[in-house]
Amino acid sequence: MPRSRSASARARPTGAEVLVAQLEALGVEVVFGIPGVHNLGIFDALSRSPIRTIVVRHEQTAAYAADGYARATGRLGVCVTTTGPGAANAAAAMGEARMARVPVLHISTQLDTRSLEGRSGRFQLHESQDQMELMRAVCRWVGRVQLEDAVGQMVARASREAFAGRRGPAFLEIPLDLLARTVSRQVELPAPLPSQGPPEPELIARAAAILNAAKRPAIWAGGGVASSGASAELVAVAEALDAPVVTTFDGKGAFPASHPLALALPPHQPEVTALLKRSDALLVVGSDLDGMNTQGWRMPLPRPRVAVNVVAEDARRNYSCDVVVEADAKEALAALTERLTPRRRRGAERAEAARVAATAALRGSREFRQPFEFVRRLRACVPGDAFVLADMAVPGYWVAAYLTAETPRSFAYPLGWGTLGYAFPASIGAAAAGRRAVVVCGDGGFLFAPGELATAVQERLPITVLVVNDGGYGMLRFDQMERFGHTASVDLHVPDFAKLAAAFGAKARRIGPDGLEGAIAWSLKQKGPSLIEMAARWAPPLTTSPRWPLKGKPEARP
Ligand SMILES: Cc1ncc(C[n+]2csc(CCOP(=O)(O)OP(=O)(O)O)c2C)c(N)n1
Ligand SMILES: [Mg+2]
Repeated sequence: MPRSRSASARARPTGAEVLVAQLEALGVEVVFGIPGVHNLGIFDALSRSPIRTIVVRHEQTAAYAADGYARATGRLGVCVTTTGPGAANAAAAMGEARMARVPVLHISTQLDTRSLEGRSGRFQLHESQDQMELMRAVCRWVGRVQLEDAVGQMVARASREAFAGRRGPAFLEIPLDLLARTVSRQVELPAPLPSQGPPEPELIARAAAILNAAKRPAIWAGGGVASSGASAELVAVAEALDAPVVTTFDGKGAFPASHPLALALPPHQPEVTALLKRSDALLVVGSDLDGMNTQGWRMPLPRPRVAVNVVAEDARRNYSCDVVVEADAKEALAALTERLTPRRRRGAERAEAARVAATAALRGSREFRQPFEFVRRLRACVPGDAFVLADMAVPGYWVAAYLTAETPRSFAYPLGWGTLGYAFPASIGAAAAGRRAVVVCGDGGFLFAPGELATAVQERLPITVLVVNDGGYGMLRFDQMERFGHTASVDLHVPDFAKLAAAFGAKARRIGPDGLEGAIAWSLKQKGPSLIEMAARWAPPLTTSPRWPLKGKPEARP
C-alpha cells in the first residue's frame, strides 16, 4: 500500500506537519479528536509524532476531554475536529470552556481557499463557510490560517490567546489546501505570554492598609488562584491576616481544606454566609463573584472589599470593590504578604465555629444527612491525588458543594455553562494526563456519552464512573415540583448500566448504600475504566438555585 511521504523524505513539510510540529514545540502531549476526510492530513502527521492521539466517539467528547486535561494539568488541552458537523458537535463543550476560562485549543479544518474566496455555496461536503461565526459565540478567540506559511504562527497565536489574561478556548480553522501544501516556514518557538506586569505598589499599599485595619477579615478565593498557582501565597496571606477562607466551586482545593482557616464549605451554607456578613473586610482573589456562587448576587459581602484579579473588569463586574489590584494572583499575594502586619484575629475559631454548626445542621437534617454523608464517605475512600469530576446532577451538586480538597487541580465541575453530560467525557482528558479520574454523575448525564466507554477501554484509561441512578432527570423533578406541583418529561427508561459497561469491556458493579467504600477500592485496582451503579434519590443541596437560602431581589450591583 502506498504510504504518504513523511516529512523527512521531503525537503519541505506540509501545513499539517507544521501544525503538529508546532503543537510539539508548545509541549502538547495528547490530542483528542475524530478524523474526517478534511482533516486526515493532521491525523497522518500525528501518526509520526510522539503526541498521543486519543480518538473519541463524538466531537463533544474531544473538546470536553481537552477541557478535562487542561483543568487537571493547567496546560493547553487540544482537540481536532473536521469541518462543519465535526466542529459544530464540539460547540457546547467550547462554551463550557469559555465560561469556565479553560485553555482549550480546538483545531478544525475548512474548505479550500478558492471555494472560500468565491463563497461557493455549492453544497460541498461539510460546507460551513461561517464556521468561525458559529464558534465565535462560544470561544474566546477564533482565527483562520490565511497564508500557507502562517500555520505555525497561527497555532502559536491561538495557544497564547487561550492563556492570556482570563484564559479561555481558542478555535483555529485551516483551509484544506493550506494543510496539504508544502510550506517553507518551520515552527515558531513558543513566545512567552504577554506579561501582566507587577502589581502596582500603590494599590498593594492601599489593599494592605484596609486589611491591616480589619478586626474580622475574611477571604473569598476563586478559580484564579489555581490558574495562577497561587495557593502557597494565599495560605501566607490568610495566616498573616488570620482570616477564614471560603472557596468557590472553581476554587475548590485552592486553599487546603484541612487548614484551620479553611471553611471547607460552600458560601451558600448559611453558617458561612453569616460569617462573611459579620466580617469587617473582604479580600476577593481570582473570582468575579458570579451569580451561582453568590446566590444571584444576594450574598451580603462585607465592605471594604479588596480584589485581586488578572482582569480588573472581572473584579468589578458583579460587586463593587474599594481597591482592585489588577495582577496575577501569585505576584499580587506575595507583594501583599510583605505589607501585612500579622495579628491574631480569632480566624481559626471563627472558621471552626461555622464548620461545627454547619456540620451539625447538615447531619441533623432528614433530607440532607444521607447525601452529605455520601460525600464524606466518598472523600474518605477516594485518594487525595485523584481527579474528581462532578456532573450537573443531584449527586454532582452535593460533591461540588461539600467535597473537600487539599490541592488545586483536583476537581472539575461544569459550572461555567452548566453543561450536563460533561463529567465522564472530561474524565478522559484527566485520565490521559495520568490522573486517576473519579466521575460522579446521574443516569441522565451519563447517557449523553456512554459510547466513550469504548474510548476508555481502548486507551486503558483509569476512570471510575459512579452513576447515581434515580431513573430520571432528578434535579428537574425537584424544580418541577417546586414550580408546578407535578412532574413531566423527567422519568427515564434506563439501561442496565452494569451490563452496558460490560458490553464495552469495562468492569462494572451495582451496589447498595453500604457498598460505596468496597466498590471504590475495587475500582481503584482496575487499570482501565470501571463503572459503579448505585440507586439513590436525594434532595438537591442548598447550592442549587431553587434551594438558595437567600431569597428576594438581588441588588443591582451590591
Ligand atoms: C446540556 C444540558 N441540558 C440540560 C440541562 C438541564 N439539566 C440539569 S440537571 C438535569 C438532570 C440530570 O439528570 P441526571 O444526570 O440523571 O442527574 P439527576 O438530576 O437525576 O441526579 C438536566 C436535564 C443542562 N444543565 N445541560
Ligand atoms: Mg437521574
